[in-house]
Order: sequence, then structure tokens, then C-alpha cells
Amino acid sequence: MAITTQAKRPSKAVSPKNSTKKKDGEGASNGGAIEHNKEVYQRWFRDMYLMRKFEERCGQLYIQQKFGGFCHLYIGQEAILAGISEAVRPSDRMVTAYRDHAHPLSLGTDPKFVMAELYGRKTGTSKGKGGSMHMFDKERNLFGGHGIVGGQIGLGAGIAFADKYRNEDHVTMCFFGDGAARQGILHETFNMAMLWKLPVIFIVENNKYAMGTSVERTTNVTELEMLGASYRMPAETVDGMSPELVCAAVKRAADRGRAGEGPTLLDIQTYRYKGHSMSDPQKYRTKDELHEYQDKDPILHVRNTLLERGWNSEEELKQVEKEVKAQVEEAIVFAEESPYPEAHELYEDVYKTEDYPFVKD
Ligand SMILES: Cc1ncc(C[n+]2csc(CCOP(=O)(O)OP(=O)(O)O)c2C)c(N)n1
Repeated sequence: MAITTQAKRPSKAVSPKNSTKKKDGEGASNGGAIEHNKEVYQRWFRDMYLMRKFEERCGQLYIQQKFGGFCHLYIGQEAILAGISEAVRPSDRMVTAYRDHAHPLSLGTDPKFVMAELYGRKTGTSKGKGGSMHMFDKERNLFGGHGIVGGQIGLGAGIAFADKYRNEDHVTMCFFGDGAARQGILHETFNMAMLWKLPVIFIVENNKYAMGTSVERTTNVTELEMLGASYRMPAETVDGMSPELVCAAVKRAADRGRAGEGPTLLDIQTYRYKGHSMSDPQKYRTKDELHEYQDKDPILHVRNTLLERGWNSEEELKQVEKEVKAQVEEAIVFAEESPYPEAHELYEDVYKTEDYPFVKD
């Protein structure tokens, strides 16, 4: 049976539910589960497996010094993007931080162009001038890829402001980490986004650590959904290892945004299996903690669901895995065979005004 990647489709609406409990998992909303069909689980499996295998290879290639710069892997966090892909429309917007290789893949950007960007080649998503932390896809409404921690929080509200101003029916998903949630820009942005009822979903990809610093070491308010309270922003804590629950929560938030009710804050509880970046000895956490999350791995969960419900056989899933691995290898060959940008391209795509007087070659 063929398992294909399909266009994103919105799911059934469910009623809002808030939760303010303390410990990881306990605080997550388990309400509003939506039944998904076989095609959705098959797409989730293929998409998450692609994100995982793509990034495993990125890690290896980086160690082999095939490309330089930074490299922050998303491995473990894939259920967030899978859930979102079923909750919103292709015309909706995304803006994120530097842990951004999986975001374009989830939107359907060809892995070749993402890999070429990592290699700094002109066929890359940002013409080879951005690298790992600056993936963009204008056609798919991915507004980056940003290296300044928290910088994209203001940008996300700005994109939503533009859509509201132009009467366009889009929702912006603005992703940031638990560390970025402590930046001052969050408060100014939340204030204005609530005042102007902007159609933006603030998504904390809460993987528990900002580099090596845990949420507990930086604040006495560990329930990040509380950050919305001063602005009366609706907020939820969500189990980020479950694509089903992420989908339900994002759908509620998107419905609210489209109805003119303004922003929502989602504290999505997840975990990165790898270090912060490639040079992280990970002394700040235990193997047991890592295994606790790996036991809830979303790819395994979706794979098991497909088998248990008789929607796919083991052989069919192995075939998908084989196809995805081949796709990743093709992307590497494409990147390695692509040319570097030429020197004059350094001055292009910097300013919108073509005759900007400060740019000279
Ligand atoms: C303004 C700014 N301060 C500091 C840094 C250095 N820095 C890079 S990543 C990072 C941690 C951010 O953690 P978090 O927001 O939780 O995201 P995660 O890496 O866990 O996805 C820091 C402090 C930076 N890039 N920008």
C-alpha cells in the first residue's frame, strides 16, 4: 500500500480547556482528543520519520565536517510539527528559532533544498547564505529561522498584525523555546498582541532546557502557560509527545485566532533527545530522564498505532522507512553536487530597496 504525503487539512473543532498543574505531563491538557483516520497516521509516520532520519544524518555529516556553522537538532520534538500539520492551513504562517530544520520539512519543502542550505550551497532554501539557523520558504509561508533568542516573538506578532491589517484570514504560529520565554520582548509582544487581538499562536517548544539550564533553575513559575495571565491571554499546557493532543490544542487556538479572539499561548511539553547543539556534553541531565521521554517516542507511538489498527503491515512500514532513507541520501548528494553562491550574491537579498546607498561591491 502506498503511503503518501498529503496536503494539510483542518480537523474538527473542540471546546477550549485550560490547565495549570505543576509537573510535566500532569499539567498537560488531555481534553479535546480528535479521532484521526488512517491517512493522517500514515502521513504523520512518514513526515516524522523524515524529520528524524534527516536530522540523524545532519548530526553525522556535521561531525564529519561536511558543513560548518551551528547545528541544533530537533530530534524528539517531531510530534509538535506533525500535530500542527493537521490543525492549520497551508496559507498559515510559521516563524521560529534556530532549531529549524524540521519546520520546512513539515511544510513540504524538498529535503534537498534544506540539506543544500546546511551545506551553504546556492540551491539552499536561503540561497546558501543562511545556513542551519536560517531556513526560509516564502512559498510555504515559513518566515525563518532566527538566531537571536526571542527575536522571532516580536516578528510573529508583526506578521499577524500585517494579516489582520490586510483583512487576510491567516494565523501565525510563532515558535520559541522555554529559555526565550524569559526574554523581555515576550511581554511587550503579548501586551500588544492581546490589545490588538492579533491572530497569532505563541508556541513554546518547551524541551525543559535552555542550553544547559533547566526551567527550574531560572524561575519559580515553571508553568509557562502562566506567562499569559498578566495579559489575560488564553493559555494551555499541552503534551508535546502526542501529535493528537498537539493537533487538538493548535486547532482550538487557530479557531480562536480566525474568529477575531486574538492570540493563544501554548506551553507544549517536549524533549530534545540530543544536546543543545553539536558541542554539548549534556552533563545537566540524566540518562533516565532521557529514556523517560524516549519511551513516549511519537514515531514509535504512530508506528504502533498503524500496526495495531491493522492499517499497515510491518513490511509496508519498512518500505516507507527505506524510501525516506533514500530520499535523505538523495538530498545529501544534491547538496554536495550543488555550487556555492558567487561572491556578488553576498550583496543580494539584503535590503528590499534595490539602490540602497549603503550596499557597495
Ligand atoms: C539574545 C540571545 N542571547 C543569547 C543567545 C545564546 N543562546 C543561543 S540558544 C540559547 C538557549 C535558548 O534556549 P531555548 O529558548 O529554551 O530554546 P532551545 O534551544 O531549547 O530550543 C542561548 C542562550 C542568543 N543566541 N541570543
